[in-house]
Amino acid sequence: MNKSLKLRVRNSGVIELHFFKDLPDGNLFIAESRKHIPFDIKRVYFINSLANPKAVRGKHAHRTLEQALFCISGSFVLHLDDGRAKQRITMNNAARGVRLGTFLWHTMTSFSYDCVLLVLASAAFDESDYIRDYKTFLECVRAAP
Ligand code: T46
Repeated sequence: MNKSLKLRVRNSGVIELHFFKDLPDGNLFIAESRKHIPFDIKRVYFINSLANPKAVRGKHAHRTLEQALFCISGSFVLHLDDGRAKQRITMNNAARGVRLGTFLWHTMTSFSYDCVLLVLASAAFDESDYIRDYKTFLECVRAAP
């Protein structure tokens, strides 16, 4: 991710992790709730083994869930759409994540073979929180004040 990148889409932002660079013995990254992550972390999940370079993940928005998305290995492209503005971000820096707030349509593509996505979430899994239909998403966004 470009260091000077500004996120123009609503309900998003860059999240910086604290890290210790200890090369060649490794790097250590830290994510603490309310310090580096702007919500209390209730769930952690990660996605790996992205052997299909044409894989497309996401294609939804959340009604109430807040998430912080990191690419902790390799790279992928994150497409964000708040219903008005769209933005495409190359994710390739483990220390710089993206806040996925509410009503933000997100899609992930162009995964490198070694890509690992790490997601910190503000709540337990709840399928009813997902908006998986793009037309419904636009209706929700346009109905909001
Ligand atoms: C998101 C992006 C960034 C569960 O049962 N529990 C869970 O905690 C999660 C995350 C998923 N699932 C089930 C729901 C589906 O049957 O796992 C299956 C695959 O989930 P999904 O197709 O939603 O995966 P992605 O990669 O499209 O989306 C995921 C998260 O679900 C989503 O909240 O914002 O990563």
